[in-house]
Amino acid sequence: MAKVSIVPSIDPAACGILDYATEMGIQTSFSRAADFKPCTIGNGQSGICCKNCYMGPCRLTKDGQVGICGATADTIAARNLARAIAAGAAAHSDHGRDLAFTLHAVATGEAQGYEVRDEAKLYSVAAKHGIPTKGRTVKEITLDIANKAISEFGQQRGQLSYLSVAPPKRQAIWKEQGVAPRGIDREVVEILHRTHMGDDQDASHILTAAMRTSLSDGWGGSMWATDISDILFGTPSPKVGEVNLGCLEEKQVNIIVHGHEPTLSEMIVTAVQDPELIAYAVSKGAEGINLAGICCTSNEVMMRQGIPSAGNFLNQELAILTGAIEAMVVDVQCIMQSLTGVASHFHTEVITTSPKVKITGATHIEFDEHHALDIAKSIVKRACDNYVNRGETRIPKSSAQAVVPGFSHEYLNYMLGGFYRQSFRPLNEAIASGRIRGVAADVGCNNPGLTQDKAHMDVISALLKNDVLIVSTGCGALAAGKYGYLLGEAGLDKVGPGLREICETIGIPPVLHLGSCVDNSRILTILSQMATEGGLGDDISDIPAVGLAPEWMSEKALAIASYCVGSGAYVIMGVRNPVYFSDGVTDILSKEWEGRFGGKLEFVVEAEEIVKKTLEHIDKKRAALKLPVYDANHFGASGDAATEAYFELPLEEQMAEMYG
Ligand code: NFS
Ligand code: SF4
Repeated sequence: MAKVSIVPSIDPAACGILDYATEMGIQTSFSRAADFKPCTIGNGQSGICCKNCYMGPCRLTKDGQVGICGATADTIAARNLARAIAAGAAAHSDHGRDLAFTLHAVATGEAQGYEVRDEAKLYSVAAKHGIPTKGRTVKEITLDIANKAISEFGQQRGQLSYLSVAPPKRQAIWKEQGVAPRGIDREVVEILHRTHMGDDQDASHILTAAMRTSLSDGWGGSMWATDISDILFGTPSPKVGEVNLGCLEEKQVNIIVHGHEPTLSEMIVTAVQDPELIAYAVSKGAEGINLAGICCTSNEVMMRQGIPSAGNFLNQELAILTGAIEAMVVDVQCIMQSLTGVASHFHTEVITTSPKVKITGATHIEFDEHHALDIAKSIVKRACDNYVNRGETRIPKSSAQAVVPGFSHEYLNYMLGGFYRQSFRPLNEAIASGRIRGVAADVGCNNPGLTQDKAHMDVISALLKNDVLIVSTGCGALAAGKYGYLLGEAGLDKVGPGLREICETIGIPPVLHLGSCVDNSRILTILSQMATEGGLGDDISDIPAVGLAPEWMSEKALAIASYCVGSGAYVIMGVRNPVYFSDGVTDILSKEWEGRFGGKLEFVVEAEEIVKKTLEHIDKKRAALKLPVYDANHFGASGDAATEAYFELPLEEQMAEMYG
C-alpha cells in the first residue's frame, strides 16, 4: 500500500493515526486518494463525459467534439452540474422533510421523547409564514407549522413562503429572472426531467433551472431543517465544547454519532445521561459513557448540547483507528462505506439507523421517531456490551481543543443589540467604519485530494489578519475549532486589531460557529437582516461579503454555492473547476450569473489566490457603498502584527508530543 504522498493533514493527531494505519496495512481514504489517479475527464480537466443515455457514454476530449446525439461540451457540462446541484438540494431538503414529519408527530403526541423546546422560535417561525398564534395552543401552532412545511415539499404552484424573508430587492430579482422556486420537490424533479436525453439543451437555460432548484434548498428545505431543529431542540446559543480525537475517553464507553440529522442523536444524548445506562456501563468495567460527534451531526449536538466533536469529514475513519470506539452510529450523508472495513480490524460496531441507508457489513437498527428513546437506549446498551471487547487504544489526548460554538442569527441579534433593542446595527457600523473590512463565510468539507484542513486554515488565518470577520459551518467550522479559532480570548491573538477590538467589545470569537451545512440558511437570514438594517446597501449583493468552500467534495456544496450566488453572494470554491472543459459554462457561472443575480461562482485552487480575490471583492463592494477605504493601520497595525501561523510548533514536533 502506497504511503500517503501529500502531507495528509495539518493536524498532528490525524498524521499520527495515519502512520499507525500505514504500519498496520489498513487502508483509509487518505491512502486510497494517494493511490488513485482521478479520472481527468470526470473532473473536467481534460474532457467531459455524458452518460445520460445508453447510446453513450460519450467522452468529449477534443475542442468542438459532440456526443452521439450532438450534445455539446457546454450542454453536457451544464447538465452534469445541474444534476449535482439537484442531488445536493435533494439531500438537504429530504433532511428538512424528515424533521417536518417529526414535528408533526410531536404535534399529534406520537413522538416519544420529543417536545417543543423553544416556544419563542415556534412563534417567530409561525410569524414568518403568516400562521396565527393569538389565543392558540402550542400544539395547534406546531401542527400548523408542520403541515405548512410538509405542504411546501409537494407544492406545485406559487412560490416558497420563506422567500418573503429576503430583502425586497432580492425578491424582485428572483421574480424577474424566473428563479423563484415553486415547490421543493418540483424543482428537483424538473432538473432530472430537463437533463434526460433529448430535453433542455441550452446551457444557460439548464443552469437557470438549476439555480431555481438550489434556491428551493437554501430558502426551502434547508431553512425548514434549521428552523424546525431549533423549535424541537432549542435555538443554539454559545456553549463550551471540545473538538478533535482527543475528546475520546480512555476509560469510558465511547459512542460516536455521525451523519446529519439531529433527531436520533438528540435522543442518544438523552440516553447516555440515563443513570441506569451509566450504571450498566460501569458494570462492564467502564467509568462511564462518552458521546462524541463527527461531521454535521456533531455540529448539531455540539452547538445545542455542548457534546464534544471527534472532528470533521476526514476524521471518521481515524476515530475508529484509535481503537477506542464501541459504536459508531450513522444516519445519512457523508458516511464512507470504508467504515465497516476499518472497523473490521477493531471491536467497533458500525450501526446504520436511517431507513434510507444500509451499509453492507454494518448492523442496522432502524430509527423511528415514534419510539426514539427506546431505540437510542438499546443502541447505548449495545455499545456498553461491546466495551469488554476493546483492545489497545491510541487516543491523541492533547489534541482536544476547547471551542465556543453555537452562534445563531437570534443570538447575534441579542448579543449585538441587547434583549430590548435586538439589532445588527453595531456589526453594520463596524463594517462601515472599516474596523471590520468585510465578512467571509468559510464552509464545506474536507477532501483527501488536499492536505486536510490546510486550505481552510490558510484562508481563515489570512483573512482574520486582514480584519475580515469569519462565519463558519459544517466541516470548515470543525477545522477552525481544531486550531483554536472558535475560542473567545484565545483566538484573538491571531486577528487584526480592528476586528480584535470589535470581538473584544461584543465578546465573540473571531470565527463564529453557525452550525451544520443546512444551517448555511442562517447565513442567508443574517445577510438579509444586514441588508435591511441600513448602512450597507439594500440587497445581499451590496454587502462586502464572500462565501468560501476551499476543500469541498460533496454535491451539497454545489447546491449551497449556487443558492448563495442566487442570493447575491460571490462564492469561491477550491479543489478544482468541475466544468473546466467548458469555457461556456465557466463563463455562465461567473459572468452571466453576476449580471443576472449580482453574485458569481468561481473555482480557485490556491488558497493565496482565494484570499486575494476575497479581499479584492470586499474592497470593491466597500467602494461601491462609498465606505472609507480599508486602512490596515487606521485602528492599529493590522496584518503582520497578528500571529503568523496557526501553529506555534512544527507538525513533527507536535506529533511527537502527542503520541510520545
Ligand atoms: Ni457539509 Fe455536513 Fe462535512 Fe461536507 Fe459533509 S459533513 S453537510 S457535505 S463533508 S461539510
Ligand atoms: Fe451521448 Fe447524448 Fe446520450 Fe449523452 S445524451 S450519452 S451525449 S448520446
